Amino acid sequence: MGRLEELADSIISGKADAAVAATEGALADGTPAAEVLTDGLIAGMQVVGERFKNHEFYVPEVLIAARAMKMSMAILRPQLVEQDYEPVGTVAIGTVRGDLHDIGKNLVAMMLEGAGFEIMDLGIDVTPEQFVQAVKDGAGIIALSALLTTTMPAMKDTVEALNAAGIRDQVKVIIGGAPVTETYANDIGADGYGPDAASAAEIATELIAA
Ligand code: B1M
Repeated sequence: MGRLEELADSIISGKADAAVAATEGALADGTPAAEVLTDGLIAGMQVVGERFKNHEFYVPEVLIAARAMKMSMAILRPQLVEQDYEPVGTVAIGTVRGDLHDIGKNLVAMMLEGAGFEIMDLGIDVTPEQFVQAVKDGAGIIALSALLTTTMPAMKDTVEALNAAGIRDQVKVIIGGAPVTETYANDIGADGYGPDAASAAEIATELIAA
């Protein structure tokens, strides 16, 4: 098995030590950091996402895979910066105003990172104004999570705040969370809806390529 295949496998099985060793090994072999990222980390996280969507993996498996990914990323990041690697895009993610649930939001952030995006994690209880600022700071996508029916309207307020700031056309908006539906996403003028973390990463990838 090649190093990158080994790396992808270690990510899928959540073996952080093996993932770190494979990352270091691939770099020592002279493999460019971008290739280690794409064919090792991203390839592995893609399988994790598919298995999660198909209910073959549950939240704990995704979390340990993401931990392995993050540890490998820590080794790769300085090399990527040195080699002027451009991330696929920048996503500002947050749980909307009034909402403190962050487990799903964190999973979405991990899958997005696993898909090659740079993440600006704005945390929980994020106001529309903070999302507007993130777009001004360079986010090309904003990703909104809500777990409460009472906080879903903050998603609409965020889209409206982007319109009011005159920057709606500079950014794609994706939304999700247990009470959120595709119909709601269409109603408020979002660009995409993800029923789960893996779908959110897929949609973000499609939107950035469009
Ligand atoms: Co809260 N809570 N909670 N809670 N809580 C729910 C959501 C609830 C359904 C429980 C219930 O009543 N059955 C209910 C909401 C009812 C409703 O409005 N429909 C509820 C309530 C009422 C409350 C409080 C109001 C309770 C109270 O104080 N009276 C309060 C509100 C606090 C606030 O936010 N202001 C509250 C508080 C809390 C805790 C702090 C105790 C804790 C949160 C801890 C934390 O997140 N750090 C908590 C928890 C843990 C839950 C449950 C049990 C689990 C949520 C979770 O993490 N699920 C939840 C009941 C349940 O779902 N069984 C409940 C696992 C997670 C992986 O799934 O977040 O759905 P989820 O994310 C998924 C998808 O939704 C999607 O991808 C993820 C992975 O596939 N997704 C996206 C999420 N964001 C996305 C964004 C995308 C795309 C996909 O694009 C950007």
